[in-house]
Amino acid sequence: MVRRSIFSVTLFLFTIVTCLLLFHAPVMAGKIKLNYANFPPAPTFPCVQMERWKVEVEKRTNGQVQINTFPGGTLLGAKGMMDGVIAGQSDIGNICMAYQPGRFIVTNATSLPLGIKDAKKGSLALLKLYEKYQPKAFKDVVVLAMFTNAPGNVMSKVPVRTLADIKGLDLRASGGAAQILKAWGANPVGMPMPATVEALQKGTVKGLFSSLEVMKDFKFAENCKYVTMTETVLYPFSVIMNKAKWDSLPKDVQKVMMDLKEEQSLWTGNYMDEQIKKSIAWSKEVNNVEFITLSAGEKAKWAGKLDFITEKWIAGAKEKGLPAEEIIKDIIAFAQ
Ligand code: DTR
Repeated sequence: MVRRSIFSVTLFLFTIVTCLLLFHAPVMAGKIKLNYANFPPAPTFPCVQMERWKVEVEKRTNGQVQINTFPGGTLLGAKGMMDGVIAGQSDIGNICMAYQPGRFIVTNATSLPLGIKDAKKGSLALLKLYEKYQPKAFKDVVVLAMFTNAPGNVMSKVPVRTLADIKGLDLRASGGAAQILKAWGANPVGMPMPATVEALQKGTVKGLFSSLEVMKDFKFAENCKYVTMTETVLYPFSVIMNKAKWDSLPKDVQKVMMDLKEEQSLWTGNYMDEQIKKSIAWSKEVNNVEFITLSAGEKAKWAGKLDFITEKWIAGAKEKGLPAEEIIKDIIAFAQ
């Protein structure tokens, strides 16, 4: 009798546990759904890093979180990204801060000609800068990652070997990069990266100033047969989340995302640096692009034209009450 009732209890418990596993698990999986908006096309580096973040978060939360990604501006475009995320049109979004120069004064200082060598160093410097100064521009969102592209070069339809060649040339650039082009005598034309494809095809611009992975990712090498190695200017990016949505997440999910912040930023910097190497090889081999190295004398002339830019930024930032010199010193130190 006792043995029979032990058996019944065991069977009962076994049935309950099996039911829980069978029916409860799928309900738990994907319980939290988050939308993640991005502005450029899927194969470009901001979207590749987005897919990597999605995979890692889903894995590290054991499927408790499901991320739905929207590349190519299908949910929010480049310029509406920040306000769209604040308003909750998307839970998460990726912004390029250079597209709104006046809004992100502290973090956009990483766009100054400070000699940062690559995207890995740039990404770490940007993240550390953000962590130290906690700029007001981000007070309505939660930052999930920060990264930069690699130093920019001039990609053009005509060869640019001297300052005389760049004078008056219509080149696409935004934010700090536009200021640099102007200082070299070019005519900067501002527009987000995705709009550049058509502008180049139509001839509205004769080239662009950005990191070289775009030669391959956007197939610019088919139009721009020349690259002048200027190796200056980074564009800072940030992945941001709607604050109310963040507050609604369980603590363990928040922890997964925060633990991923620095790793994701560095991963993206590394990925970018590797893509540059592949893009250069592809541009040379498949598209016969000429890479122009400036002579030491010419390079010094180009660099000399940029000296005033950081000075000007310092004066403007001081007027706004920011510790401008300390910010510049920090960026240089963080990027070593
Ligand atoms: N250079 C910035 C940012 C940038 C670099 N590569 C990509 C790819 C996709 C979007 C933006 C960027 C720019 O020129 O906009």
